Amino acid sequence: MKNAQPKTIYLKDYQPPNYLIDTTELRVELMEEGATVTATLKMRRNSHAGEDAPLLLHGIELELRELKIDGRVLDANEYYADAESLTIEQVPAEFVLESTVFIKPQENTSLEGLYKSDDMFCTQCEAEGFRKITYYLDRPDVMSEYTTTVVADKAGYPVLLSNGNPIDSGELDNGRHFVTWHDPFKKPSYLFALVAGDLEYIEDSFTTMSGRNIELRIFVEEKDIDKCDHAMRSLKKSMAWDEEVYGREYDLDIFMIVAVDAFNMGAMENKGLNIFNTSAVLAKTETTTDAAFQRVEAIVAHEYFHNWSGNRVTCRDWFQLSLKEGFTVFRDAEFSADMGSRVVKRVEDVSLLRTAQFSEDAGPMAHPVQPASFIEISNFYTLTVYEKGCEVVRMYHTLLGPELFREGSDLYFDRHDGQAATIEDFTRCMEEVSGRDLTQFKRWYSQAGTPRLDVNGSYDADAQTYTLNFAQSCPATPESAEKQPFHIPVTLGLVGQQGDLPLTLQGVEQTETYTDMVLEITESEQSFVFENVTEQPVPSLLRDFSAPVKLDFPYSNADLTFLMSRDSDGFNRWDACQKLATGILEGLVQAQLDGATMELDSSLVAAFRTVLNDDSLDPAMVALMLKLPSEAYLAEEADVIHVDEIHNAREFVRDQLAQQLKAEFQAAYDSNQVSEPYEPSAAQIAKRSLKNVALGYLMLADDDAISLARSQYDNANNMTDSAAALALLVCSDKPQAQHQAAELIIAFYEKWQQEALVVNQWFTVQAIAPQQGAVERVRELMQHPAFDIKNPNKVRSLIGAFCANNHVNFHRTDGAGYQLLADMVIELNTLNPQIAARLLAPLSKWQKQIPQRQQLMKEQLSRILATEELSKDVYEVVSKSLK
Ligand code: B3K
Ligand code: ZN
Repeated sequence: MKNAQPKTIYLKDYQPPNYLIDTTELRVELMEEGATVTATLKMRRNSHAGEDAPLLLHGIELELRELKIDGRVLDANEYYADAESLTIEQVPAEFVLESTVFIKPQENTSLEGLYKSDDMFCTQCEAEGFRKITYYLDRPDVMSEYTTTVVADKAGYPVLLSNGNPIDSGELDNGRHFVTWHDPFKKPSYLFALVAGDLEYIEDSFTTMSGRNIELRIFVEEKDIDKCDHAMRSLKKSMAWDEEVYGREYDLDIFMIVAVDAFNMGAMENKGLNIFNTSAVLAKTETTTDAAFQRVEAIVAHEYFHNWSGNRVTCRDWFQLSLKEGFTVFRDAEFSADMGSRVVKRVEDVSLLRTAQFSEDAGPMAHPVQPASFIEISNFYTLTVYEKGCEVVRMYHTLLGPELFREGSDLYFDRHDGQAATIEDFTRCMEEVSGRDLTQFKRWYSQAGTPRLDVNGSYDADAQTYTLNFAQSCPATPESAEKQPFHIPVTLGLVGQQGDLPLTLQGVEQTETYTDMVLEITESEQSFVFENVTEQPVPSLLRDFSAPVKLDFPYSNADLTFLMSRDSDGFNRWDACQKLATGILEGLVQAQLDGATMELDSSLVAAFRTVLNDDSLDPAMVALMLKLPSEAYLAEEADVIHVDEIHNAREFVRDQLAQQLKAEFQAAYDSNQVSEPYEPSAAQIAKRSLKNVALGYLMLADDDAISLARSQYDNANNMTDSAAALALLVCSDKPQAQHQAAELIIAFYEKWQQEALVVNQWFTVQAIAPQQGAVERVRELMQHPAFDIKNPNKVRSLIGAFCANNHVNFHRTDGAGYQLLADMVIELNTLNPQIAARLLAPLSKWQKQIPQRQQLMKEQLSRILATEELSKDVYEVVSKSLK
């Protein structure tokens, strides 16, 4: 890297702003060659700042046309501009600053600031994109009241949107028109949004709990107008849920969602004008899988919930990001749990956490939920801030109970409404309502790494006591080697032959008998004794995954099989199955390393048979239990990652299970057909998921299932079933399946080439097929006319999917997979740094690979580091991973 080393920003250096912006008036003139932005800011000096405090405004890639203070044009020597800011040495205590800049949205491929997605102008300002639109105090603790006038050619851009309510509109010369929007709620610049395009919309309304009527609109390109109903239903459900569960009502008169195709992430919660990736809003039976339907519902809810947790109460600075994101993920997770199956949702979330967040927490970019420093804030929209942050909020809920938690959230919303708050403010509310000192608990925010809990238990038959001993530890992470003990809530039960045993904890006065209780682990080592335990129990620990830790207990396979059928906690039944399969798979990896032949432990076959025959189980849970732990999870669990051995062990077990349980899988396939018209309901989704997992096993068991998959593909009336059949055929090694797959790959594209989101699935299915030659196949697909490196959905569905889900090919020992990724990162570094840095993650995690792979990965990282004009985003990830 040739340019100067980027600066690190520290939480400890936070200073309140020297100036404030009371009102912001924007006039944005959109033209085909660029846009002119005039900003009129009513500003004043902050009370703590001295008279000589210079005014420093953020601004990137802005061509300054004019700058005025109180109507007077400033001379060039009265201000100073560099690549990232504009400084005016002397300003009055109160003044109006007016700037006019010219920008080029058409050339903005970073998709940050104002840019064009297809023929539409749109914005993405979080975290620091507003400074690419105008000179501003682009920091979340500067909150202002916005009035925005958007001006554009009427024929090309009939729809002009911004935050708040429309207050004026009209025709102008030369076929141009304007609309003025006013947002009465003060907001930070990152929540600003603007859209201009030729869009259609669907409309509905919602009556709030106080009887106000809210207009709801979803704007899309005309071709997608038939794919908005699910999002609209999801929005209305979210609005009702937030009133019911949190007492939170929507505030503006109108709520709008706009779908754009080129978008860096899922969606953005701009005040009153959410902007969504098309993949997070569009859905219809023929083109959308069950998983995608559920994702739409969850993201619509997430963005809507931000209106309170994020917008009405925002963040003081970006180190507080988890204040809005962790809390909002918790809110959307609870919403999804209430809309569908609670335990299924929990299993899905914990799987993601344990696979991807734990791996982040153990990798070179590990950081606390509240990071202490960053180079580029965009790199910190992470699983740690979002998902682990959610787990931290969930632990408050567990420790306080639902009523006190609700009191705490009410206090937080009421006390901090209209403010830019901190994580400390949130925890203080929880402390106040509960009367508890949560000082130690707050270490969850400041210490990175996944804590380990080593537990053992002993039963004393004579004394009828059962003792549990806990020892906690946490591995070193980049920010600190030594960790203080965490405050860990462990929900548990003791399971006896007839089910949960009553719990009597020694030394604690209990007025009621429980079969479930929360132990609070606060010390490095701690023991608990249960009395009146009439039989040797099997402990069910960390029920519902009550804390984001790695728990180890010396369970035998028999204990796990027992918990799988007897535990009253649905999550732990699934987890027992995972633990059983993980242990067996790890043994098979070791067998290969030892040169021994692989043999499948019969307990897994027996356990799977029991699960398949248990009619009392939700088919969705059966499907989840029958899915073996993923290669990514097994890699995360391993001290040294043996990529091929993990893959082979998994394939071997799948094959064995398929042979030995063929009849059961066939029965599951047959009995989970859905004859009713498609709907993305929990009940139907459950059946389809089990049916398709069963089909996967049947494909391994015998060749007849190839025609079964083919006929499922041909006859499917929904994308879930056709995509599942396609993926199974494409990923199968059997020549006959490959033959079918080759034909279907062509047919599928021909049928769906006009549907961008379906084409993404087409890229993904080819990217993840484990057969040899995947690197070459992916390179070839990058030349396909439907691939577009400037569109993040395309990059994610081809390159992202390949690196994350095709381990044997990505980690090829000739380094071709690493080279492919590095090539992409280098190309994207200039086009779209955020996406480049995100894509890079799998390459940065070389530490647990075998030496040969480590070497190859580091070579590619060094190649990236040597690239000229490396963005801050990529520099931060590469340099930290090479440290
Ligand atoms: N708040 C946005 C994320 C913005 C990411 C900026 N790099 C979406 C969300 O979490 O709701
Ligand atoms: Zn969010």
